[in-house]
Amino acid sequence: MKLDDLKHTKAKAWIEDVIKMCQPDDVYLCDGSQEEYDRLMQKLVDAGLGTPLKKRKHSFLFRSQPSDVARVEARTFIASKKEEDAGPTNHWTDPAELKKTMTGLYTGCMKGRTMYVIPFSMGPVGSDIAKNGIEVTDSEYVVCNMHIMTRVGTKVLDVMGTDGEFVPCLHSVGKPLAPGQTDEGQWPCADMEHKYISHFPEERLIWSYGSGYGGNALLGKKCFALRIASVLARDEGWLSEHMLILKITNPEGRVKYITGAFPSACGKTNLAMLIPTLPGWKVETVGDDIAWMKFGKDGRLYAINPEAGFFGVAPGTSDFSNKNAMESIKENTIFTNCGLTEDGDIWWEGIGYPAKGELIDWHGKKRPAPEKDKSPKGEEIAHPNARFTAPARQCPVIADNWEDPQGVPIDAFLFGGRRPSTIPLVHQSRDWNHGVFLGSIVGSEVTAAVISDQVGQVRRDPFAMLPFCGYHMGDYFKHWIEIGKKTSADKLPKIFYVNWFRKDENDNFIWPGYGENSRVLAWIFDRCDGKDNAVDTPIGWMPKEGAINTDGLDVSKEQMKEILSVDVEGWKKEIKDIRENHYPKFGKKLPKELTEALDTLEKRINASGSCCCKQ
Ligand code: SAT
Ligand code: MN
Repeated sequence: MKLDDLKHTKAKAWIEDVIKMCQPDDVYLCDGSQEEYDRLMQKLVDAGLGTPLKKRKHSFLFRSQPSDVARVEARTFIASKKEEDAGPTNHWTDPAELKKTMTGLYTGCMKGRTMYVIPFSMGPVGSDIAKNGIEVTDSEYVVCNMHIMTRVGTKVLDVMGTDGEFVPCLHSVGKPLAPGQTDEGQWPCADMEHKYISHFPEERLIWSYGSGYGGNALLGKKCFALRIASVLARDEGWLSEHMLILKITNPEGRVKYITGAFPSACGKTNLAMLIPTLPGWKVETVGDDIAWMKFGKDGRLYAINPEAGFFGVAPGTSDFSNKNAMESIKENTIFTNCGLTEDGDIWWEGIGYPAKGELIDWHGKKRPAPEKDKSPKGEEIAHPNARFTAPARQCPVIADNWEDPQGVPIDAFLFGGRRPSTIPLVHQSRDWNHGVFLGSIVGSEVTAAVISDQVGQVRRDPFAMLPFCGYHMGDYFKHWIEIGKKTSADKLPKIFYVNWFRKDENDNFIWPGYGENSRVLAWIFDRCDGKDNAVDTPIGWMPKEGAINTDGLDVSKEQMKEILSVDVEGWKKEIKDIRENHYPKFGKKLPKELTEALDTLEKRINASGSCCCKQ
């Protein structure tokens, strides 16, 4: 397609300005076709950037530069007009200055390259909850990934018409080519100090420069669907959240929908695709990373998955940890920074089987296969943040209505993190504001493997949105409180805090997790179904004794008691940490409802004495 085919006046004007600034050799408007994907992928293979995988149909492996392996939070900016609006958890920078610096970088940055114009929809095309964007990029890798992760092409332009809304997303790898110069098989990107992942919330504009990787470059994902969308959601009265969406069906055939927010490395994708161990229960996937939720006419919240694919962490994914993910990546998948086997397949640490012979690691170096499926830290065959990009429709348990433009009605929200102590397996908030409180205190305990001076401390990641909220987090909490006032309490999703990661005194996990988490989901389901299966405790509602089905489970009665009781001393420390270290960060913007929830919790905990409230 040619640029002249673009009928949207504002989009055309914006793109013409970008062309003047970036000075590409060529401009190409993406139509989203398979032919287009195949042609651009071939270009990447011919350039020595992508390797076709003999063992996986229509799948390719890419290796990035070592400096370009993950999102770069230190180079991610929220350039709101006022610093205060970005809040204490974002990097703020003055928008005018940032634009000046970046315009300097963008000037001539696409020389020697083709500029691709990608019209895309986040969410089913034309859905009332979906939104359009146009990403301009000089990376074929980005175009191919966007084909999988979003809905791309002509159909989106049709919906946009001549004046429909869209979010402009500008991206360049920041590596112009001199006449005759090529990438010589090297992943193009800029040095770290020249990378910028910038958001202009008032203008709903994204400018990204210097990185070709994941959330830095696939601008529909974290940049648009979370950082900019969170601002839109605040202004328009809906929710843009870092949440999986799952559909759960009980043995009687009744269905509920649950969304869940967890910080990274807590098994969100695994939970979204869980295979229940409880007989008769079924879990299906609607989304694994992001949920956009709007109120329907009936006053309930309806969620769509704005994405069309999975951009999942490869290491640790196996038939044991996530069989459905393994099935999803059998073909038509892009792998980035995984190992390559002699017979032309990918390999990573934790894939569940040892590799044979020699491998090529993510640096492109030949290496003997490790003896087991692990490698010492820093010497991995696959980078720990190696990724697969796979179409969601390839997931064997994708829900048949995952693309319903109306979304799915949400019954429950889950919050969770890695908490070796204190937080029980599951508890439910007393009401909406108490649930918002639970979301606001989400965190994961830092283990010895991470940063030594923080071991044992909780690193808070409210709503798992810390790196993804496009405005002041105190205002974000306030927005959640306001959402709770928009409909009657019975129509709001119930809110639960789960913790699969409790440990015993020998540092072993008490709860087996994975498919066994279906036992907790079943309790939550029944709770939403009005079953009398809970008791009131100082921290909220918890399962009645025996209400969590433990048939065939290798966890003793005492252990169940341990993970399902209120740890009074632990909660006292928790409350102190929230009051002294966590909440003060938000200053005046911390909603009074959250301080009230903390005060109530403290009163109830103190009133319960030092007993352990074991049932
Ligand atoms: O790189 S992404 O932002 O897409 C993935 C992640 O960091 O969660
Ligand atoms: Mn994520």
